[in-house]
Amino acid sequence: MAKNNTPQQDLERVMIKFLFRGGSGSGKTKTLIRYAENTFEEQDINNDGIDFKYKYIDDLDPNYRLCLQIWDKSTNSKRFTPQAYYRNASAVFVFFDVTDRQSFNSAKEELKGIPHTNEFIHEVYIVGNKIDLESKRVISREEAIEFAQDNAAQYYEISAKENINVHQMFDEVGKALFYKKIDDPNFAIIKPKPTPSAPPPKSSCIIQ
Ligand SMILES: Nc1nc2c(ncn2[C@@H]2O[C@H](COP(=O)(O)OP(=O)(O)OP(=O)(O)O)[C@@H](O)[C@H]2O)c(=O)[nH]1
Ligand SMILES: [Mg+2]
Repeated sequence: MAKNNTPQQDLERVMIKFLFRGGSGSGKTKTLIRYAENTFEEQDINNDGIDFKYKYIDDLDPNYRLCLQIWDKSTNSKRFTPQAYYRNASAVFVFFDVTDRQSFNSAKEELKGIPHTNEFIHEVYIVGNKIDLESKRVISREEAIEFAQDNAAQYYEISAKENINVHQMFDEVGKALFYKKIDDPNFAIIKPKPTPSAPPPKSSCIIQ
């Protein structure tokens, strides 16, 4: 129950779109499933190259419910133009595998390809995955932090497999962006208030 006693499902939803980029095999799909469903299965999943999932965070505000829409595009997928993939995204998470230097190099290349224009305004986060494989690590935390700092990005280390830091990372970024959005003076003006005769569809989120 939200603070003003409004049932959570009746709160207005504020959508924040996250995108995944990064090297093939860095663990994007497994991280998405870990966060959205809290599971990790060893067998590989064929998600046809692109997938998205919703995750809700309640009790942040008496009036609004955070709805994270998280997009995962396989590195090798040619579906969706970059313009379509990046549109309306608030944050891009660039993944690499801490046991694979090639994957780190791919993340560097991916970072260069992120569009930064007035139409595409994103925060960028670098994510080193598979820290459960510490004995096989080839990218040190220090090297990754330096790379992130050089690109004005924040760095997170996670393990989708062992469920280390995955929920903390997305919850932290999601909450920060949520408060930034609802504290924006333009927010209430842009956002259409639902009327009793025309409630917003339950399956959708408000896109700002
Ligand atoms: N040890 C370990 N293995 C992981 C972890 N995350 C993913 N993997 C494994 O790494 C492989 C690739 O994971 P995916 O999630 O499919 O990687 P991806 O980034 O989605 O790859 P593409 O879709 O090809 O771009 C799979 O065999 C996973 O089981 C992790 O945290 N630790
Ligand atoms: Mg994948």
